[in-house]
Amino acid sequence: MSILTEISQNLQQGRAKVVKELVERAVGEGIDAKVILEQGLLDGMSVIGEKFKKNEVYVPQVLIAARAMKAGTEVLQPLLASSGVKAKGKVVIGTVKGDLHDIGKNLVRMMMEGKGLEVVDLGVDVPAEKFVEKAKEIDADIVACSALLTTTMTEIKVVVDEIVNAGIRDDVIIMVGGAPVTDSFCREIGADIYTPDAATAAEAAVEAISSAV
Ligand code: B1M
Repeated sequence: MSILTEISQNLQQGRAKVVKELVERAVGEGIDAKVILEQGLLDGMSVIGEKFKKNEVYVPQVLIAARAMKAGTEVLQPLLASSGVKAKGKVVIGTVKGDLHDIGKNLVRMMMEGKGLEVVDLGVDVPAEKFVEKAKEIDADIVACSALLTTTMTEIKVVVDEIVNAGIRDDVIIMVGGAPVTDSFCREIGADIYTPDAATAAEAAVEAISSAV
């Protein structure tokens, strides 16, 4: 069995300590961090996601798998984060109100930090006012909202409205993402940039900030 398959399988079983060790071993063997993330950790999480959908596993198993995912991504963080050119800019990121999913959002944060952006992570279940308050406080260039549920993606529109009402719409770029979010939804709610994954989000953030200067 390849080490990437071992990582995926142990993640599915929620063995955080083993996942951490296997990821460290894979890094030591010279396997690219992105490959470990995609073919090991995310592969395992997507199997769990499918089983969750079919009621073959339940919330507790998903939670322990998520903990194993976190243990693995923490090992990868410095490697995913290290990239050549350092950009300047400030980002406020969070998962919207009512939503507790943070694995994707954390990856976006890591990748953005890797590009040299200063990222303030508000965590999960973040009310719209909090995004605005923090954006004003740090004079953010970007407000980035993540949503994983069809029932919470509409909260992103609340954030957009709150930004408009606060009079800072022209000062911030609004980025959106998460599994149910699409480019057309982004345009429909008046946000600026939709990206499907963390790496693209980080690249788009840097590009948007440099073209806004
Ligand atoms: Co939840 N859950 N969950 N869950 N969960 C999903 C999302 C679901 C699709 C599972 C399913 O049915 N197949 C489903 C949503 C259905 C829907 O709305 N369409 C679902 C459900 C229903 C629920 C509950 C309602 C279950 C219940 O209680 N009955 C409940 C809701 C709780 C709440 O939030 N209020 C719930 C709870 C949970 C746990 C807490 C157990 C756990 C979260 C733990 C955690 O995050 N710390 C969990 C998990 C882990 C999942 C699955 C299995 C995995 C999500 C994940 O982390 N994926 C998920 C099924 C699935 O996705 N296959 C599921 C890996 C992650 C890297 O991907 O977050 O999509 P993702 O991020 C991607 C992109 O989307 C993008 O970048 C990342 C990749 O590079 N991205 C951005 C994300 N944010 C971005 C922002 C950007 C740009 C890109 O710019 C700002």
